[in-house]
Amino acid sequence: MPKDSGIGASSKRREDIRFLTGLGTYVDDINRPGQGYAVFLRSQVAHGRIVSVDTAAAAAAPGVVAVLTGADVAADELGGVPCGWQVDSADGTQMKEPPHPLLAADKVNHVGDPIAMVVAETLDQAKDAAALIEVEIETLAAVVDAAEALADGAPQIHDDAPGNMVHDWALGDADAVAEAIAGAHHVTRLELTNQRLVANAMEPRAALTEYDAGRDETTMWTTTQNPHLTRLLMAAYVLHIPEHKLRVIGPDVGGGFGSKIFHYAEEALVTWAARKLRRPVKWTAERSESFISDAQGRDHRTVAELAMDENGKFLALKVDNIANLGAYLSTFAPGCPTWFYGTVLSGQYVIPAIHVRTRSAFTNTVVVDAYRGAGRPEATYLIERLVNVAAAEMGLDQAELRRRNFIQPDQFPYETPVALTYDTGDFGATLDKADQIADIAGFAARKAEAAARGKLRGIGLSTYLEACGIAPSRVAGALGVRAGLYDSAKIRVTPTGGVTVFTGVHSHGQGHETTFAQIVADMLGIPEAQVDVVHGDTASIPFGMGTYGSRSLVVGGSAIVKAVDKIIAKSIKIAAHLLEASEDDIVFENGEFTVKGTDKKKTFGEIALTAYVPHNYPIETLEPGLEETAFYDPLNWTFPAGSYWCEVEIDPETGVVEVVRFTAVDDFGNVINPMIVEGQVHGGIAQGLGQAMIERAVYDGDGQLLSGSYMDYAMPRADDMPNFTVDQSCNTPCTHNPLGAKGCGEAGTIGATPALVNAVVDALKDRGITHMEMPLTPNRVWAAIQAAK
Ligand code: MCN
Repeated sequence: MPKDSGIGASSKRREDIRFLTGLGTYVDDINRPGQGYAVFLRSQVAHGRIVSVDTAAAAAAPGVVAVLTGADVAADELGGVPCGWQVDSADGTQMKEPPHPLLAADKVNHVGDPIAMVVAETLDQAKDAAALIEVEIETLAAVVDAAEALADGAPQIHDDAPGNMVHDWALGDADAVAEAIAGAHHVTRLELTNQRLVANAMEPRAALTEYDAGRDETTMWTTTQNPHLTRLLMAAYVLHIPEHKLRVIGPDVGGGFGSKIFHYAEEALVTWAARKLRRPVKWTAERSESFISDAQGRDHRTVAELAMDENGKFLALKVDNIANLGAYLSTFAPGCPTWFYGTVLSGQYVIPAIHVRTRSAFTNTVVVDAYRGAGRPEATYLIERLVNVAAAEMGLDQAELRRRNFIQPDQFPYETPVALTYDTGDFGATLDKADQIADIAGFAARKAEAAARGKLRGIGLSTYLEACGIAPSRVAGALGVRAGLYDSAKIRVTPTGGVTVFTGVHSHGQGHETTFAQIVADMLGIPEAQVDVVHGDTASIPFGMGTYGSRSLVVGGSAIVKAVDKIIAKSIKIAAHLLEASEDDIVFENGEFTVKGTDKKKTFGEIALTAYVPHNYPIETLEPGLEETAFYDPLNWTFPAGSYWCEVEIDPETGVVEVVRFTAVDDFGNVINPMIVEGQVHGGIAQGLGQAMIERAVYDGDGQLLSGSYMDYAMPRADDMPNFTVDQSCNTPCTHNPLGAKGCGEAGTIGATPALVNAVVDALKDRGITHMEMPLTPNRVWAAIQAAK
């Protein structure tokens, strides 16, 4: 019987009441008295030296309050945009980390680089004035492709990053891999591109800051996934103001997908201006502005070799990767193509030796950073394509080759050659289940039936594994993360038994307000409606690290469990006192504290009331109140995994690919809310299929983003998607967090992309096609079919 509340129940998302009835409060919904409107003048060229910026006409324009430039930023001695992750080269050379000015003063390095900020009484006045700023730029040759940026003679972007190299990083045993490749029965080689994507959250970025001079207090509302980190970076590294005098609020946020993790220049500039001008300043990005100022995703070019013995057993994997990080280092950028990428290259397989090298490059493009999956989709796409090409070359079925190489249940905990120790999983069982749901046995008949209609039918498998929430903090530190990766929770019980959960993570669509209440209600034996969840305001929540990397449940949720444990422990003390029993004799069950073996009991409500009305309380040994805080530093990453089958039909006359079936069997360990998890998988798959089918950020040779609007950048729509069949019956609980849960927020994106490409290539294999680059647009597929004729 499915549960109707608490852990394991598909409780309806309580936040949807406000989201679906227009009652949400997003940054742009917030207005402060006397606010000015900020508009940024951005570079129209990708690379150039700023000769002059003339703001006179703009400053004199109607309604203008201020025009601020890089010279003003320098005069106020503000810091640049900081990077939060230092990933050095394999030879020990320190990562190149050139300055990232808030406003470009000497050079512009990508189209969209902000040069000046206008603040005016109205938005239109600010826009009109920005158009009056005269900027003279001596244009320099631009480079947009990472491999070209690393080549001899490429335009040099930063003086202190020779050859545009960020780092030349490596992981694994190069000698063991070379030896295994030399002695292998067969080596499959694949070269592929993981194209650049634009994040495209529903709500564009926005920031509004108000300064209270009387109290010297600054409040910023911003579209952030992690308010505390933004506050820390902005206060300590950029504006040099006391962190505790700055309040950062991430109210309702309309999606982020990674792009709102980072601290952006606009947040600091708006805050700086509000303090300088002594009036609130508000900025909301336009969509076309988001295309050239939000961090973008992916952009890898990779060559890989997979060595096998005569039975198809994997012997070694060699990966040589080039990553494009754009014009500057965004907050987590250096970690994405390195530690988030290299560490998952073992996938679900026993691969005795792995070596990965990543060279990351600066280019004259918008910055690239974590985008749903962050490194893990790129790694998974590579392995899962490579395995399919290998299966074709070895004359083996795609599922059979995987089965021969799966890590077996009795091999856990399993240490990979790329630094991770997986705790649990049952990859064979997951694939068996997926085979059954996807009706693999019936595929041949469906293919024949499609062929009779003139359609090419193909089926593609992806058996992905991801790693969520780098852990523990000491490991994150050793990998160069300039932060800890724990999280926090505070539980406040009111005298009438209401419970408020203050969490250090941030929900921007993931349903935390519902699932976190389920956990607490379950543990305390009270109705879910009695529990409220607060997130996103540094003034009320304990210091937390925010939401990304599918960490909120496994790290933030575990902190909640710890805090509730403390509430229960204190409640037991109170109950023992009230019931005149020993603490050891108190049993807590279903919201009641009972003296073992008797019918003497107190309810949770009675305990709460006593905690705040402590008459007859042993004050020497018991504090009044019922409020506890906990921090949780995870012991290990969690390792969700799954088997995805994608079935497609291609119209050879038009190249149109239709996804006709999609089966996802995922292992997320224990699940708090199956419906929310299913929703996360749906959204994730749609994003993964979007990359595989239609999405691509395209720059021309001069660094202009050609796909800079929805006329040119294709987002997947509902009618591009089939019905997904999602299954969660093969869960193996995580062994090292108190919930036994694994993250689910990125899985669909990671697993779906290779499944679709494998399906398309499978449909075209009879025509001799062995690989195709994404996105598999009708044009590309049609051209490939024509070329193969
Ligand atoms: N959950 C559960 N049982 C599990 C795992 C998760 O019930 N075993 C629930 C959680 O309690 C939570 C939700 O599923 O309500 C997602 O949990 P989790 O996997 O911890 O992921 P996060 O909450 O940390 O969300 C981050 C993840 C990432 S990294 C991206 S990117 C992403 C995503 O979530 N961005 C999103 N999903 C998104 N969904 C929306 N609507 N908008 C985004 O921007």
